[in-house]
Amino acid sequence: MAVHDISCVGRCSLTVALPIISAVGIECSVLPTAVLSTHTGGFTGFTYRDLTEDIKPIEDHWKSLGLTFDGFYTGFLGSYEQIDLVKALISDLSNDNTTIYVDPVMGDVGKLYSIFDSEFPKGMRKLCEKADVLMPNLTELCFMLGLEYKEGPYTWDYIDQIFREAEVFGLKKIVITGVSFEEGKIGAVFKDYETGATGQVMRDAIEGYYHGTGDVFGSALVGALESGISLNDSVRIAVDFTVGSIKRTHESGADVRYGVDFEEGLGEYNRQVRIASEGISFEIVDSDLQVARVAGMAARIWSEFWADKLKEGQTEYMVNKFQSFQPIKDSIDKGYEYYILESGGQDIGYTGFNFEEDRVFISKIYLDRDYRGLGLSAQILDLIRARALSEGIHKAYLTVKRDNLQAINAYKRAGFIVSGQADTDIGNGYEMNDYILEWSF
Ligand code: PXL
Repeated sequence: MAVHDISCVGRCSLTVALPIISAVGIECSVLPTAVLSTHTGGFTGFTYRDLTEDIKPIEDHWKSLGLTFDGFYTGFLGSYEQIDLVKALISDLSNDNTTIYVDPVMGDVGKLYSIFDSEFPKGMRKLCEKADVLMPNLTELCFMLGLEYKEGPYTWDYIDQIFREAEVFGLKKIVITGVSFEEGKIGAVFKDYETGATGQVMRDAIEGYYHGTGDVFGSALVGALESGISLNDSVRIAVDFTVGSIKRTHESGADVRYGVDFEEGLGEYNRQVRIASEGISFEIVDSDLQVARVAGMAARIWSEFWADKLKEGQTEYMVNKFQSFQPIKDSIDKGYEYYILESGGQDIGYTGFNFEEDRVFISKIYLDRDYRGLGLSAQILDLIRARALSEGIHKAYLTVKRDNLQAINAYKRAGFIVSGQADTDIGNGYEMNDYILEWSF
């Protein structure tokens, strides 16, 4: 249940919460607390129809239907009175499994939004005391805790002190947005009060002030946490979704009053949430049908990945020679192991490797474009290492094209070291110029 105003134009509050939470397959009911022609940030002359009087009758109707909600997500609330009504509504319509998410929207960069008076944070504080998950910025926290607002960059000690001050809310989790530890970087910090775990997700700052990003972040966080994902992964996914939306808006030069372009990122957000909540599965390839599925992926992924990196005709030549049905089947007959990677019932990539005397040769690790950069290669390497260890093998190696810096750096981060290079004539006038990378475990 998302409880916010609906600002008809200028993406924020309900027009953001509904599509984002729905995008991960969660039913999102709404309680509009006011209807505005636009939000209040940067527009003048907007209409404002207050719906405070409707809240109680709406609640009574839901009660008569016996409804309860598994989650509440509150954001911008227009008045003291609304805070009290929303608090009562949450109490009356919760069940044993309800999670209460509160974004105490009140201000930013040390100032309350102009429509709120200095008493408002006291009312909001009472709502925050009901929250399981609080997602304020530092301005809002300082106003509610009676602390002086300081401008960043901050130190971790300062943030840790804020986490301790926020214990008075009796929260399970807190995620503080808009935190910076160094010039040019900004992100979110979080603490799980039940486990004591803390963390941060920082990204390059993008110049400018973008409206509605708190709601984009909050909605993405609610969608991820409600999908059962860890706090750490949920914050990372929500930060990346928000940063992506800001980047697109910045690059397009759009008027920032209309909010950020989050729509384009919904597919990626859904994939990330699905992978983090369901994981990926591996299927060993031992039938002709599975070999055909690998060959299909090879044709699809190789043509896309190598298109502008190999010589004219080379991709087709190599797929035919090494990664079409018969060569894959022959290599499996000779002892290679191939695995298909799946997510949400879809084939998203594959890997192939071969046991040599005292080491594993990793022949292939390929992922569909949409699934790169999500940390999946670490899971593939985990599988290969586990298979190797089960055979008593503690080393692996692979070859990478010498100008494929992205892959080389990723393998280095995973613990591989460059041990040599290989130039191989693969026929038809084509040569492979590779580094050899080794991995010990
Ligand atoms: O959460 C942002 C927001 C929501 N609703 C209204 C607003 C704003 C920010 O300015 O004006 C009406």
